[in-house]
Amino acid sequence: MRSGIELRYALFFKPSMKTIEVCLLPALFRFKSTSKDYIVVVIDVLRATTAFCAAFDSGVKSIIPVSGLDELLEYKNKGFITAAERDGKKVDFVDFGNSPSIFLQSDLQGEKLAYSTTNGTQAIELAKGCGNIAIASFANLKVISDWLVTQDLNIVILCSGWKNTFSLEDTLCAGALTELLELSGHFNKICDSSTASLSLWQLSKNNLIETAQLASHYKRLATLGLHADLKFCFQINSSQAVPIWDGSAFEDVSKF
Ligand code: 3SL
Repeated sequence: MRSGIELRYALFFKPSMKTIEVCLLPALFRFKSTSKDYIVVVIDVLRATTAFCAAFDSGVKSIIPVSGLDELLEYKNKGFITAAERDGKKVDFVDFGNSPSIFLQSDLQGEKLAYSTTNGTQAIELAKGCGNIAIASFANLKVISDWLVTQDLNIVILCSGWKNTFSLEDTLCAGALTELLELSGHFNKICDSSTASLSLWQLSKNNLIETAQLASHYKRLATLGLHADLKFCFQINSSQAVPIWDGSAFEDVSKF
């Protein structure tokens, strides 16, 4: 016969349930324990992870994230298509900047892309220690959530932020993903960062653009005149891409 406490525990916590945590800054990631039972979901709404999805939607075969520009130049010399920005501006020697809108206007069928950004690819670099990495944005929210539900892994959502400062748009997207994952019935959020992200999303989802416009990086990109990208990055479920790390590059497993 179960005691009252055991019964309540059984009702509220199923042992097969997986966990969701949100890491609001790359600097906090080292305090998260991640093992082979975990997957790190990297978010950089403006614009790296949205651009990842757009590049795959334009036909790219694989994406290699690269931290430094010297290394990126080596990839260019080996024949890779290259993309990079620093502080929002396209780097001079590359083929593309970091614009999802421009990726979508390009035919990149079968190309291998080497890619470096100010924050997004640096967050990915941190996540490599875990081994399992997925890429999320508002663009691929539903498909990435559906895929994660099939994986039976605990989830750490890593917000890329801006130079290790909190990012409103990444946190909103983390909350949106947390909401979908919890609705699947297979996940429990286990930290206040995930609770806060979810609350922020639920307070803001009916006026997402107005809230996003308060973000410092939104204002930074608006100053650079990147209005098409800003509009695109907050369109929900525009992409079917499911970018997953295979140990040496990201591939879009929705195409397998
Ligand atoms: O920092 C990054 O990874 C970029 O996404 C920044 S930007 O939107 O291209 O400026």
